[in-house]
Amino acid sequence: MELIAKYHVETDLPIRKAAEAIAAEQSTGTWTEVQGCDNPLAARVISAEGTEVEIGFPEDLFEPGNVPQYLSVIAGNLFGLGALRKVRLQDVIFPESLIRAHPGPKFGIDDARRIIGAFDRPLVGTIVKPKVGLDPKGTAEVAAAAVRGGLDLVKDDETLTDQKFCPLIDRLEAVMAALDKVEQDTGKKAFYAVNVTTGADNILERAQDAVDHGANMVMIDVLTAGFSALEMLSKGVNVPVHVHRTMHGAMTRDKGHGMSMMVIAKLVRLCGGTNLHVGTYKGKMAHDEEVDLLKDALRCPWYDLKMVFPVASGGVYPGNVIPNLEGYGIDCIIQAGGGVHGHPGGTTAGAKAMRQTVDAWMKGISLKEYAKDHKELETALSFWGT
Ligand code: RUB
Ligand code: CA
Repeated sequence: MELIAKYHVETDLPIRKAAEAIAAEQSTGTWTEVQGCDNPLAARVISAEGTEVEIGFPEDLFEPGNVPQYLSVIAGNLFGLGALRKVRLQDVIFPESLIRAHPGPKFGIDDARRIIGAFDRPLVGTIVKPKVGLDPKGTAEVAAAAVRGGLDLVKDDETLTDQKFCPLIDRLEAVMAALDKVEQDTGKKAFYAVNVTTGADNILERAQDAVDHGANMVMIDVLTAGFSALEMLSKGVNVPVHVHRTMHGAMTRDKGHGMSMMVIAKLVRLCGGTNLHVGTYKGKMAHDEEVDLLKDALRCPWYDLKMVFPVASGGVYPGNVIPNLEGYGIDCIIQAGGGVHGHPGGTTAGAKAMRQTVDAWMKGISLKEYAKDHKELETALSFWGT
């Protein structure tokens, strides 16, 4: 068996030559002939046509379970080869032996639904805003207000970790106490994804400390912290893991160079994420034409790996929720920061407007019609438009 990697390559070399250079550089070879390079670990060119190249890497090149090592092979030095103007890793098909070396998500879509008792509908989440600047008490108030409005998930911003203006454990304790109170009052359960991202020397300890202080979900910025940090969290702590992809644009945005979001999504599923940001059909971030493929990669049958929740986020508000739900279907998390907390009636009203939008879609009623007897939605639609 081999691992198949698909690349987009822009070069002045004949494409076959460029493909051979990649195969050699990333397996047994170097820039010149060296005796013995033609050994069983040599990668082979499967196809090379136009700008598209497929390389087959023998599975014995890889150390099963070692994701950083997989990346050094399939996404390593090749990006710097002077003979290639641009090269982008578009997709990767892992052999069974490598997939089976990873347990994948400890908590998948079904487990997350069970924990908060929300079935047969999209989950609705929010990012606390202002993204930084609130203290623990202020964060807890915003979180509680969102869940009172019916939201299922509250998350930290990707830039908030354990700064002195809002220490992580103080914030977590304040938020969990506030959410417990909401649950006692209303019965509504919700996740709080506390951002435990930090250096490799401390991330597991930080996450375990958070769980010991009541966290029911942890969040990681996977590209700044690393895939192996995600895998360590997923294996090491007994709560679902929300995965933010901050920095992905440095790799994914240039369609000619870098790495596709598809590769990142497959690695996140392998490394055990429960939720992953994969973009919107309508929102503020550059539109990713791959969203259709990404949601399938997270939810399709893939050996024994559990399904991952795709998260639609970035500039979402009631007026653009419907195209996102049409695109994603029921098994997604639709998430809005400004689109909740910027509501003229405040956070609880903003949260209600988001839930009403989802309810209208579930019932097949137009937003305009539903807004007639749902005033928070009415306000959101007249404030932000549709
Ligand atoms: C969105 C937000 C997130 C985006 C990032 O806030 O804080 O960081 O999800 O984008 P708001 P993506 O709802 O106020 O725009 O999810 O595409 O990675
Ligand atoms: Ca953010």
